[in-house]
Amino acid sequence: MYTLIIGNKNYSSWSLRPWIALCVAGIPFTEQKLGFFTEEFTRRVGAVSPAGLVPVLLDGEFAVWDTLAICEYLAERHPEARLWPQDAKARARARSLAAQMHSGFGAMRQALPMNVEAHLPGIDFPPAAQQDISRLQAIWHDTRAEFGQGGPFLFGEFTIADAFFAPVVSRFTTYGIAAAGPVRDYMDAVLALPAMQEWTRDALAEATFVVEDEPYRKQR
Ligand SMILES: N[C@@H](CCC(=O)N[C@@H](CS)C(=O)NCC(=O)O)C(=O)O
Repeated sequence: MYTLIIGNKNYSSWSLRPWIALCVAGIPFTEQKLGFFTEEFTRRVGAVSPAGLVPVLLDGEFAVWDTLAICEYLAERHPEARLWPQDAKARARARSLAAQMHSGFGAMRQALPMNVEAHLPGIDFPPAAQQDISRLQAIWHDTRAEFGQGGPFLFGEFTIADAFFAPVVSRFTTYGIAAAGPVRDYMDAVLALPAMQEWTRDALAEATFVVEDEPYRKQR
């Protein structure tokens, strides 16, 4: 049985990625949620991962850390879950996109932090973040057009690439980023996933974690 150590669901975009992959694939796991900025977080995460960050997957006592490594481990261990596309070129493209998301879009990540419970439309983002937003939307549009036959996700069926973009869909929803056509349809497909809805419900129930003078909270 796996244990996935995660952070606050309202904020932890990295935690959402393997969590949603596990849920959509129907792989049983236990969730262990640790509040950020707590002594317990530092102690328990530090005990299993030299990175000191969430998420961490425990397979028994064996720890795998960093989202991409966790998702690759799950895909290897559960080939029947088809967490990567079956076709070699589609799989390579899905890996390129997950890797690009993993290492890139820094301006977007900084300007639009995940904050599930907030509703913050109308912010004037810096040009670099705006560029990232457009690039992400173009990726979704073009990947759906090239590989999306056979289902509502980037490669038809849900894959790790969708897991990597799920927090971006959440961010674009929080910040009211305009979306139309295939991009809107893709976002709606991700938001309609029962697992995404469960994550959102759990995040909203975390009101106790929210720091009272957090600027986003004031703007609501
Ligand atoms: N590259 C890492 C990033 C993980 C990461 O930044 N996690 C954040 C939460 S979303 C964290 O643990 N922050 C706690 C801290 O910085 O102390 C991954 O892919 O897992």
